[in-house]
Amino acid sequence: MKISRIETIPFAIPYRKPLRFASGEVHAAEHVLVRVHTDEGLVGTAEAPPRPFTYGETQASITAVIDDLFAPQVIGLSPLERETVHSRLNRTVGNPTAKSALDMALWDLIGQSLGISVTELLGGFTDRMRVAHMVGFAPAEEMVAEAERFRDTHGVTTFKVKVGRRPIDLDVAACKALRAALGPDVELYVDGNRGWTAAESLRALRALEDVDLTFAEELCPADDVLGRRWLVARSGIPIFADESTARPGEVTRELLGGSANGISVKTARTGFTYSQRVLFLCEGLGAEVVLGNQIDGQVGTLCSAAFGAAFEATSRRPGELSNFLDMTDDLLAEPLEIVDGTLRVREGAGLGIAIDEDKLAHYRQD
Ligand code: MUC
Ligand code: MG
Repeated sequence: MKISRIETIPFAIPYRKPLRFASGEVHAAEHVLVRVHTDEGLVGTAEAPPRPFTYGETQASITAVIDDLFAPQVIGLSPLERETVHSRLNRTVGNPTAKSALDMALWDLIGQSLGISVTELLGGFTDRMRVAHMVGFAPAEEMVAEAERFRDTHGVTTFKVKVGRRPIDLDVAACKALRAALGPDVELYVDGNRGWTAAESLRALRALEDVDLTFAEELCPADDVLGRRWLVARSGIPIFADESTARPGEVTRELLGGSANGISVKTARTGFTYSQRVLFLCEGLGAEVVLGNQIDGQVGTLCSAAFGAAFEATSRRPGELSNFLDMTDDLLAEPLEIVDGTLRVREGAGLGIAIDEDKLAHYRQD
């Protein structure tokens, strides 16, 4: 089986309400659907979410880099030749979500051709993930109402709270309000998206001590090298790295440099091949992981869940798999459902992605 053609389809689906955080905000899912066709008629599918404030990619850059640089380098290869594919893609620096969507579409093809699911192919640990929901910036009472809605409607009991950049008092008040409303059994952690300095981060963590946070993610920039080490040495809770660890070498740098205790693994930026490498690196170094969210739509969420469920380490704690529910619509023919705080991976070969072609025709931008 050979790769014969790669389709990149930009689409835009509005959000019910914008998701706001320290590094930016998202009003619509302006993603790129990537379809890898083969000479045997199988089609592998994944999506790339442009995050200019995180990786510098845009919808137009993802489409262009795949169409102009990546497709000519991989057409004619077998989907099994992943190492050759990555060796060629890696001649171009950056572009993590474009590379990852291609990678995941290849795994989808391999699963389909073997008649087994990607979760089984990768590790086959379980068939479901517990779900954590990410709550964006809003007045405290709206953040509480959102968390209560996710708890009452979907059974979600773990929340990641966006903090940073806005006045610390607002974040502290929001976290305290969430803990007071949700009680002691709900799990809370925070994500600063590099919005504070190291000193502000420590001041905020001290003010948040009685909120009982599980951990804190990317509070200050990794380029504040000494600042982040200083913070990790003083923090009473683990500090996780997210956008500063988009490649295995960066994971090593942050963990061995004492600048992080754990790592957010995101299939949107490391696909399956490199997410696996990041995960195994973390296991080897004895660092915890969380399955993160790149504000994925349903296609991306399905990919994330397929990876998370494959391994014990990623399925040990809830993965961030619910923000597609903030979108007004999506592309899957059979929408994802979160029941009792749990998302099941799709049964069947590959990733089990079936696109609603009418919806795609409606939302596509090309
Ligand atoms: C996250 O964990 O940071 C916010 C920005 C981004 O790129 O992803 C989200 C979630
Ligand atoms: Mg993050």
